[in-house]
Amino acid sequence: MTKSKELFNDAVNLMPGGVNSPVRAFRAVGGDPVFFASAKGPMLTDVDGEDYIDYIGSWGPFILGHSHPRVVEALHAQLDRAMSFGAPTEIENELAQKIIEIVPSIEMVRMVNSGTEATLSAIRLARAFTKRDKIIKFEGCYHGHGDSFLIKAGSGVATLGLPDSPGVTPSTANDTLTARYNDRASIEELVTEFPDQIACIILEPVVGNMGCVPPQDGFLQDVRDLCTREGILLIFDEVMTGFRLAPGGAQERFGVTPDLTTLGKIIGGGLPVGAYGGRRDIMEMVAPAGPMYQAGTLSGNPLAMTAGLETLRVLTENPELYPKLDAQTARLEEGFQSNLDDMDLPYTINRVGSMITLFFTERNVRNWDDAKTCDTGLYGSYFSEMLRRGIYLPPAQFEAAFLSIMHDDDIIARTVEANRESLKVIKRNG
Ligand code: KE4
Repeated sequence: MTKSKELFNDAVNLMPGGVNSPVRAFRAVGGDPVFFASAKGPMLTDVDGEDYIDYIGSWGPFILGHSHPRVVEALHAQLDRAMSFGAPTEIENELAQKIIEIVPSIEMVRMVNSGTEATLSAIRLARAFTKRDKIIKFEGCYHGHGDSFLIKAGSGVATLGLPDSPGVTPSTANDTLTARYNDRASIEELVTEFPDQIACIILEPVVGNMGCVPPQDGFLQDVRDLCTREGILLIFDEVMTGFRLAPGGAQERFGVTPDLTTLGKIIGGGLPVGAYGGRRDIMEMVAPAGPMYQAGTLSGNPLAMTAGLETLRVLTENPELYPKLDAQTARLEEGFQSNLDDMDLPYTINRVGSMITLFFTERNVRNWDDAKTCDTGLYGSYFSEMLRRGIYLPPAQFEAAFLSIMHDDDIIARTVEANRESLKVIKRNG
């Protein structure tokens, strides 16, 4: 028995499903999760000493690859000074300043400890600012596990087939309206049905949580124009896309400016950080400047701030990393397409920058209705064959894969070869 298996056998008696986040449990792909021991650059090593090329990067944070030397060195230095105070520190000013410099929409920012905290704080703020109760989200988008978001959500909720989680009260669910992604008319219908009642529209400007789904031409600007017309706040949930699709995230890449932005993942450089920010007139409603309450014991934690700040410094000092990362991901996409075209398997690949998903469906994937036509069983078989060949993909069809700046030509070539061999097996097994 592998050590991973032994550890999982223990874990299932200690933590629900043996994990601390559902998607990690491999429920969607079968088999038992791999337990990891170490990581460096694009590589992971499991507790049995097996190496894998990592396409999760801790679900997005490791755009620089695991344990980038500058981040590790900065963390050691901070660790020798202090871990946490629960009081203001200079490094919080420095990271806030960096975010305000980089993200077009952010004039003021509040640090929190996760993407979920960022998004649930942002909608509370939108409701406080507009004095309206309802929110619009999109089917298949995931914004963390806040009650208001667990309505037709993506990511692990969709993966586990739990469209609406128990424990969310009908009154809460009643204030969450859902529209179809890339479908402006579906938003207009809700705005007409609930005039002057909608506080905000929150969306992933490029979806990662159905798998990667890009906004169709003009969609983001249409939503922006509708929000401006209706006095609705536009919230871009850039927890995944922030600092990944461009230094200023999707809003820089697509040139559309939201009223509020939520951030996470890369902003913490691998440690727990989230943030929300935007227009100063809105943010000054947040306590203690204003009446909307939000707080956190470890918000602005110096260690987490250090990992995030050093990560953003490396990215902004080396802007050529973005086109390079895009080009490497394009090479991966081309390699997969070449393999798949030879196989006559149903597929579509969506990619934006270094976010990519291979969907096992022949439909174009523009929204949740399209995404759910995928053959998730086939994805499970593909995942297992790739894992066997040392490639660690997201253990669920409805997730995006991520590359780092350390995924070089050799890494890409090895992945494309494993993809070819894996597809041959699943083709043969029918
Ligand atoms: P966290 O609370 O997990 O830090 O962030 C929630 C969140 C908010 N918004 C977006 C766009 C997100 O993608 C996420 C979290 N992403 C998932 C991956 N699809 C995290 C992985 C997991 O749930 O274990």
